[in-house]
Amino acid sequence: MPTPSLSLNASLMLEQLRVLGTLGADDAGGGRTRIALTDADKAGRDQVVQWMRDLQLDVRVDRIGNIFGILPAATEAGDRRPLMIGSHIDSVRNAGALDGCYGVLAGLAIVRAYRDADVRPARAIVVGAFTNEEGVRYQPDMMGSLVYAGGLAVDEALDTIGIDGTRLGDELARIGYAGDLEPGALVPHEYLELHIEQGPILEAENLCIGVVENLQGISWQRITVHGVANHAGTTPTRLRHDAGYAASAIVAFLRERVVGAAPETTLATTGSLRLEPDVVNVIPRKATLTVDLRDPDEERLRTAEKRLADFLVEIARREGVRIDAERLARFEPVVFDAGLVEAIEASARRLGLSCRRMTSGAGHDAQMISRIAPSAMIFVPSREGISHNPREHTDDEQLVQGAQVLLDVVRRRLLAG
Ligand code: HGY
Ligand code: MN
Ligand code: MN
Repeated sequence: MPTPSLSLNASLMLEQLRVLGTLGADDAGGGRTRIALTDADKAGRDQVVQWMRDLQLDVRVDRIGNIFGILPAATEAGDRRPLMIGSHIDSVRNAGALDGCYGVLAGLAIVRAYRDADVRPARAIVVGAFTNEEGVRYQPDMMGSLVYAGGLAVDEALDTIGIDGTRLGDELARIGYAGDLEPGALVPHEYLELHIEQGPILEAENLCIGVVENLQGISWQRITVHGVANHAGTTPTRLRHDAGYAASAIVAFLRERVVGAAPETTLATTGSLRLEPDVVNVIPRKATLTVDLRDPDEERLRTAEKRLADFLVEIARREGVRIDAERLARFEPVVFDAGLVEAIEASARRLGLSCRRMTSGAGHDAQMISRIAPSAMIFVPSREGISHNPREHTDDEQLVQGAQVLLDVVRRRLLAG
């Protein structure tokens, strides 16, 4: 059967990326904030649903708010599992415009290529926008795809309490995305995710495409240090139980002794650190900090967690404070489907695009969907490796190249049957 001639409407994809990037725009310094289940996230959701409807897709929303746009197959006969293309449209605070959104809108561009050519695919194509990939407000991250893949019960996810004290299920209902589809009801035959690299490698090596063969492990904790508030001027150091000092010692330990033990692979980040009562002349009675540990190797990640746990005991004893650690997320490293990885590499080469195999440093929905279907990812370069920052940027030409690779892979996978 001849392969259908399909072509991307690249300018429309780029224009939709620009429009979506205006929703939830931050006041100063560019950027946008569309944290999961906020009004800004709703605005982004409504816009993507509208674009799905413009493509006459069957739009379904599941009970955790994952959104699916479905292009039906040419026939309903045979294996009806769809090919799924997905990512997310929620963002971190003061984010770039591409993280996640690129993969969803490129998915719509693929469907549009079929619509424009009036070609019905051998399998249904489903474009998914998963709920709460970033995990900023409600942990863990990649929550919508985790529920979808059966890794978290939907009712448990709906009862999650956010860092702002809201209940996830209440917010989902408030924004009108508490769907009725059972999560996981649409089991994909294969899953592809196109995403910006969010790191420096492709740009540094002057490459067009990242062929993502694996994704590193992730460990998130919230650590609470309980000390004793006291006067900054009258309390001798030896009598202090300084939650702020203990928290700072933890952050320093992570860089020097945890990352220091495996500096080429282990990463440690304290993205949030709050002190109470948070005034200049009071020794903090409480410190709340997050710890994000990552490593491509499960054993090294466990070792990092153990080093931290041992240090928490030591610093609690030394400073006379009480320390509680709460696990927020824990995902082992993931290896993507070798066949899909090879297909992506072959498409990049066929299109004359330089490429390399690589590991994903960031978490992605693909790591969750890989639990229920063969999955793989395609990366395009990030300028200066910057992401989770309004300066996040990928050239239009590079964005289009990534979408071309995605289209070529999809076209051939659907011909493969
Ligand atoms: O944390 C991550 O890697 C992803 O952006 N949620
Ligand atoms: Mn992302
Ligand atoms: Mn992200």
